Amino acid sequence: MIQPGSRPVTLLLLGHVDHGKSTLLRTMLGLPRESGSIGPDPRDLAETEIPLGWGLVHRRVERIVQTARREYRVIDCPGHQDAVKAIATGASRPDTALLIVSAVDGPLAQTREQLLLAGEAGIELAAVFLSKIDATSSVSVVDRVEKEVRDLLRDCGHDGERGALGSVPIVRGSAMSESSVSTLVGALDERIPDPPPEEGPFLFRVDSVMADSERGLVATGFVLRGAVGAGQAVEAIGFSREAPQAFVVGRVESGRHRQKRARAGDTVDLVFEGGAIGGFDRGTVLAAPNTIAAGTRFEALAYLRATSDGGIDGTVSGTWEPEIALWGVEMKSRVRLREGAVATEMIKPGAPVRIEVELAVPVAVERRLRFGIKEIGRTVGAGTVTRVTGERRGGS
Ligand SMILES: Nc1nc2c(ncn2[C@@H]2O[C@H](COP(=O)(O)OP(=O)(O)OP(=O)(O)O)[C@@H](O)[C@H]2O)c(=O)[nH]1
Ligand SMILES: [Mg+2]
Repeated sequence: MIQPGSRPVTLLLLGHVDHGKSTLLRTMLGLPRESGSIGPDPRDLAETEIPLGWGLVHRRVERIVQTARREYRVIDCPGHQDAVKAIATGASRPDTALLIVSAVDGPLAQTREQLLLAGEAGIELAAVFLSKIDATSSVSVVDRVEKEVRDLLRDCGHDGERGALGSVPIVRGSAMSESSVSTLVGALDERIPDPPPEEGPFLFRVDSVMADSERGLVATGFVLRGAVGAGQAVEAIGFSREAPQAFVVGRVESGRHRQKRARAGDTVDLVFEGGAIGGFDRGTVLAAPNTIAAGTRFEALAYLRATSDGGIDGTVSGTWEPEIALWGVEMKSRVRLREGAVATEMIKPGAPVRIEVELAVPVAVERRLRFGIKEIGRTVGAGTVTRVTGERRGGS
């Protein structure tokens, strides 16, 4: 039974080129549905270009697969570069991932790179599908490949010991066979918990602030998660502020009409009476108390667009000083390359990089926060925070 109020699980398909990701998705879409509804033609997996923010795009196929238990928003990237871009920039925010490994070829270099990046980005594996079993010569070959996969999962921190989901099931089959894909889908249904319908504590991005003599201080912005209503206590975090400042929301308005509540996805005015004047500006976030803190230093994964695609010209070694675009403002930073299994000696366009960022001013930062990287006003990359480091003020 699909639980009322639950949202779809976003499932990212990972795997080396040609190992069967798209074939698997096609078979998933063609599975008989309990509800009897008929979706778009499952043979058509046309790619679309999805904006990543800051003028960047990536290519992907996104389809809803309905199973006995729930809906999955399945994301299939055409090829390795787009998969890596999706992970490093935090695009589409997958809840979990499914790794596809061809039983004929076994895990390859791209399998490892994607697993390492996904692990750093906090994306846990839900299962592994060993595809192309129908094209293998013997069971012992498949047993050996399965062992290689287990070893690789352990090496890359996906053995399930640290995660919330437990050990990772490996399902063998053919991506073209309905029966093996049904078994896989059953394993996903069983292993993945229903995601919570409400997505976390209140967080609001302030886009503009206006002092109005009649209404008070009006902060116009976007509710990123949670909900807010009049009388609720919030904290203003960052931009340039070290310590959080507490306020009480006087009114929630939309087009000058009073609203009871605003929730994730709403653009609204939050009105503060009197005391808030001069309290905050664009670049600040308003949040439920003690849920996010201001900081200046973090580690991140980033993807730098290729030079031919408007990225930086050449490589950077040592320290780089691009602008970081966050919460609608741009600030100076110092960026250094971080040691890591995939890291190269240089910051290189057209590739994922592990970096350490130091901002010139404190802003609200948290794990999985997305940001743009700019140089002389042009976006050259995007990234996601993997770990907040350094001293933090306020929040958790
Ligand atoms: N025999 C057999 N062939 C398969 C299986 N899965 C995929 N193939 C074939 O392998 C080739 C590649 O499959 P795709 O599904 O396009 O692979 P992909 O992972 O989406 O590849 P990229 O999008 O390029 O990364 C196609 O010719 C498929 O028909 C399988 O389980 N058994
Ligand atoms: Mg494909």
